[in-house]
Amino acid sequence: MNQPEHTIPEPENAPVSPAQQPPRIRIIFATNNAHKVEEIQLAIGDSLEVISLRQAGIDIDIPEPHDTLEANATEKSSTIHRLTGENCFSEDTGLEVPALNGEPGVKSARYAGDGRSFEKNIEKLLHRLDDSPDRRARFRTVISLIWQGHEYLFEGICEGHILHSPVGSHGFGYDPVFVPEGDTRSFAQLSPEEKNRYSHRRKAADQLVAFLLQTQ
Ligand code: ITT
Repeated sequence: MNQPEHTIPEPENAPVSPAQQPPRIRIIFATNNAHKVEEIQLAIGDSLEVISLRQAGIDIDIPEPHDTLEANATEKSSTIHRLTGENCFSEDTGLEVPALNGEPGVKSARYAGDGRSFEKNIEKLLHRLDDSPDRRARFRTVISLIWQGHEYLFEGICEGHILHSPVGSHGFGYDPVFVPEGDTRSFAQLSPEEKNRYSHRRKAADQLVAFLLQTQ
């Protein structure tokens, strides 16, 4: 007889073998910014398989013509969804400075012109702020997810303040002049793991992951 007469019940907390685990969710991240891909991957861990545009073989400059982060994020995700038909997400991030009426905001990438130079953007920001005693600022990230044909938005905010001059060499963009609330160092002085603890992008990514895992 080939069949065992008794089957031994699995203990309740038996580890799930890889063959029993649901397949990892595969999703395209609609960005051309390699820093964002690294940060999102760190925030998400290996719960999702994130495919960058480059890995998906897509080489286009996605337009960002709108005057809100939400509308630009939607533009980027829907452009890639139209091209691939696949589930995808994008994000748009802005640095919002109350003393500058919310600038650079949605213009953060091109604040000092189309060259998209991080140094020139910082120079312009510091010049505009001058000696203003109000140095408050916040990063705001909006993620637009297109999942099975429907769009979902998630937001992450990191409050902080702007220094008088740049310091540190990690990260990208405005990191050398931004100090997150709860720390005394600029984002550019923090390791990727430390930035991740405070980061706007991580907070938005946490919601994206929670949403996707509960759809499984
Ligand atoms: P994609 O549109 O391809 O995703 P992008 O660089 O154009 O990439 P955004 O339109 O969101 O991205 O531009 C936001 C700009 O804000 C970005 O170029 C940086 O200068 C700045 N920025 C965004 N996230 C940042 C962060 O975590 N730290 C510092 N600066 C950041």
